[in-house]
Amino acid sequence: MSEYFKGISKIQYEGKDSDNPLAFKYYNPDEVVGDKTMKEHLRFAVAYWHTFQGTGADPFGVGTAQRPWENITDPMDLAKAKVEANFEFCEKLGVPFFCFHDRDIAPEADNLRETNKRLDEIVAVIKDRMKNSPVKLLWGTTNAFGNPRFVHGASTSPNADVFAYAAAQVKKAMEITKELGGQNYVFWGGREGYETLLNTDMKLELDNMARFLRMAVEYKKEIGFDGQLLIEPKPKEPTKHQYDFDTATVIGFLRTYGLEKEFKMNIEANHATLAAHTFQHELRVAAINNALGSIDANQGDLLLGWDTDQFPTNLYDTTLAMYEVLKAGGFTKGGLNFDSKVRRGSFEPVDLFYAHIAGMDAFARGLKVAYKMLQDGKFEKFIEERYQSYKTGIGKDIVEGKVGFKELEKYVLELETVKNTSGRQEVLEAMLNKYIIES
Ligand code: XLS
Ligand code: NI
Ligand code: NI
Repeated sequence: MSEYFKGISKIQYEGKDSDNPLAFKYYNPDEVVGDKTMKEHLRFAVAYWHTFQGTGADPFGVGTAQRPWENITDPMDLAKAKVEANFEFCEKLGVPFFCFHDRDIAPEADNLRETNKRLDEIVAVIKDRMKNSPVKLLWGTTNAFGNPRFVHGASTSPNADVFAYAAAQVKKAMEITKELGGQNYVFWGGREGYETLLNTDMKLELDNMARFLRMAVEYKKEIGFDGQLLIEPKPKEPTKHQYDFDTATVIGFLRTYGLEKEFKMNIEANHATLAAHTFQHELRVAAINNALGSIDANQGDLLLGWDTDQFPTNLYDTTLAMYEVLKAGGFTKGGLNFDSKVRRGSFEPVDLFYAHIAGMDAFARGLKVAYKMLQDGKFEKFIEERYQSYKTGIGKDIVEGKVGFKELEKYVLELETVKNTSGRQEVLEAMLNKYIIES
């Protein structure tokens, strides 16, 4: 067995006074927060595509990443090396999960039969390696957007052969996800969207997307895969109008087609901000609809309008995200998958460790702050008081459905004044600052 990340041993928790960039300052996996350890709360996952496939290429230049497997030329040998590297990396970091697209783990061949054979070969290697590893599969997914055949989409392609191809691909990817004990299966839209209505039958494309998802549900049941199906909303990129715009849109879509019981959301922070929402907003919309499944943990750059997939280091975001997760009762099958890539300028292998450690520490800290906020209940108390008017009198009647417009008009005609109270936003923001600084 080769070692890929030489000179790096198991990352330890050294506490907040440590200056060691290869140590956790806040993430202490066994520390108990409430009823679970940090490791159980956060359920971190490494994203195979960014960490083992990413090269740092951008539209202006080739890859910059230096990787210990870069001299391996045979594609299947390279795929096997990356399996090894993945397990070594996750084990050294103490990350309990990883996630992949079918095409991340094995290179595509000239036809589906050959491609599936390659997948089987790599899946066997992964399965074998999993026997001696604590690392598990959080979710699998399909890359039905990279190959040129998906130029006009997959399940929303105008070409029925492409729909069929995508179906065959998801079928196989779901089978291998099951085989590897994956706890979820993700559908991210890829190129499911459009550029112009001048060439698009939107209604047929949406109906087809629903047909496709229904087939996925049926196949899931047929093979007895008990993972959670997740949809990952994204408003734009690669297409101008992605159909899965945001959580609210996806929930509406699922309800239209009677699929809402079968899917939950995989919320990505950077997709939330691209949709002009906060990460917290998306999590809340999912939570109140009983659809909070999992998270793609990253962050965008608010000055840039694309999916920069940066490692999450913003403590406000990690705190408020964990506040939503805890309020929703915590993760069951989901977790925090680092759908994040090191910057093009961070090209050394050790940067992969630094980046994950930064993200893990930011979420660990976020978890502790959020837990303290919820324990103290100050924000909850404020909100409860803010809505007091619905507890008694006319408000109670509204909530209980006892009044309509006529009764309300009568009530208002007798009302002398309407008295509002301050929303105290700045007080609450200062209180949040205090929690982040002092918890
Ligand atoms: C792309 C998505 C993608 C999904 C998995 O923007 O975030 O990486 O998470 O297909
Ligand atoms: Ni993602
Ligand atoms: Ni993304």
